[in-house]
Amino acid sequence: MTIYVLNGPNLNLLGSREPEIYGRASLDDIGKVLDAEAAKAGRKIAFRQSNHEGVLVDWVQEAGAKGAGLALNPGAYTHTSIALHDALKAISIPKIELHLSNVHAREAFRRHSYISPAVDGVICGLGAAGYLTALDALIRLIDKKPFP
Ligand code: CA2
Repeated sequence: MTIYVLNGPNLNLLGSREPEIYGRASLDDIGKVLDAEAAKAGRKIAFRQSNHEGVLVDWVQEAGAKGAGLALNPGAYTHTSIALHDALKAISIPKIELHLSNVHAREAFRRHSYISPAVDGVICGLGAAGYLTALDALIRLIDKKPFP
């Protein structure tokens, strides 16, 4: 079954601006590396981005119905979206909130997340490598083997 990796608003701009915060990799670069790593582990990923909250809600529901696990970088919707909170609460697959930057070391408004109470774990501040950490953690949760 597929592992969903969903990305929210403005993440399509990755690699083009603010590299000091978000790094130099484009979202496409991240998707390709993740695809290759998932294949090595015998998994398939659905790697997607949308600027639209409702589309992300639809994809979270789809992941809940058809997916094995979900990593979500909700972008700025992290700090505003009760709709994504509710959608995540309604699904029972392993789910991880993911951020490139360390949201706790930035502006005060980024310290509150509507997403964190609705997921199994949170990864932030590791840059693009955080996507690999999320994939690894999801596979462990899916296989119910969190620690050797
Ligand atoms: O650190 C993250 O991954 C964030 O989810 C990124 C969001 C931000 O609102 C969250 O607080 C933390 C913003 C994504 C914007 O991405 C850009 C990338 C390049 C240039 C401009 C924006």
